[in-house]
Amino acid sequence: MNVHAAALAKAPRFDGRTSAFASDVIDGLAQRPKRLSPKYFYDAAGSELFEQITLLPEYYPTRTEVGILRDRGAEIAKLVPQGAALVEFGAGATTKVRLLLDSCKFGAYVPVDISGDFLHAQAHALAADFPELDIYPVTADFTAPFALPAAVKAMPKVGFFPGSTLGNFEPHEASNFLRSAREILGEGAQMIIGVDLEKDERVLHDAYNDAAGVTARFNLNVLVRINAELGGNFDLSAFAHRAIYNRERHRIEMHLISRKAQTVRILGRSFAFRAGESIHTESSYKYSLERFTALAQGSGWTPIASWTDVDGMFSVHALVAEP
Ligand code: AVI
Repeated sequence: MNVHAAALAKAPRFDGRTSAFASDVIDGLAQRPKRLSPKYFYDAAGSELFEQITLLPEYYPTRTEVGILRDRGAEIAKLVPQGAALVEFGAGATTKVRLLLDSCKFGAYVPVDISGDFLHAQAHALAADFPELDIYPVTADFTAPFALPAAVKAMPKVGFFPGSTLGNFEPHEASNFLRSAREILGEGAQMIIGVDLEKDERVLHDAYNDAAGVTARFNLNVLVRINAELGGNFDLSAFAHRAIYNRERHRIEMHLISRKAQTVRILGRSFAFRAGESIHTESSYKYSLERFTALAQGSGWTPIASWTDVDGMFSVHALVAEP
């Protein structure tokens, strides 16, 4: 048994999650324009839909990043200190971390995610294939400060934040995350981070408006969740998925557009929608290499290497937290 359950048992419980969801939904729908946080996409159904998105022919980020991590594994291994603890911020499918674990010699793996059950399942799946690796799952919101397990404190640290999840943060949130990660990992730590790049707008449009309608179901799932968990009465057929590229802000925006004038009730409150009114559900920022470098430098990290695919669609960066 190399999954250290003690780290899970000691992790705090998040009893306030449903009420945080409720107050964020009430606050977000009271705003003009209405908005909902993308973090609420990821219940079990939303996470499954996201896995389906990663396999879509139009959705290039996942397969492109996997290709970079596979092709550049030997170069990444040369930069990373042997015996380091690999700390993954958020734990999704294990495909990407498996590539790093195959190419580099890590002393421990610390996956961090708010969903303890999911984390535990992933950790055990990985343990079966990497029997020599010590795994210390930590149940925590990785956007806020959390403590690393005592067993890895003395090891060099390497953060891992793939998938361009950074792009779902507003720029000030992205900077706060990078600063917080530096604080958690400590001076001298490294970070391997995946960042989606600016590109032809049609490619972006198609990636977020796929022909099979999976992204639309993913977007609408947040309304399904509000109905199920907060007793909402959203009529899903009365909202349409729309993803548009906002050129000035370098981001794909996902919206749910009300197809008609209507009133929705959630937790005893009424929310009126005009025909055509939007709920802004997600921004996915796309960076140039220069803008990402400036963001990293302004947040306490020094870029030491970066890799892209031959078409310049996606980037992976190695950063170091210099004293
Ligand atoms: C998780 N995140 C990086 C995805 C993205 O591309 O922004 C979420 C997503 N939204 C629509 N499709 C995928």
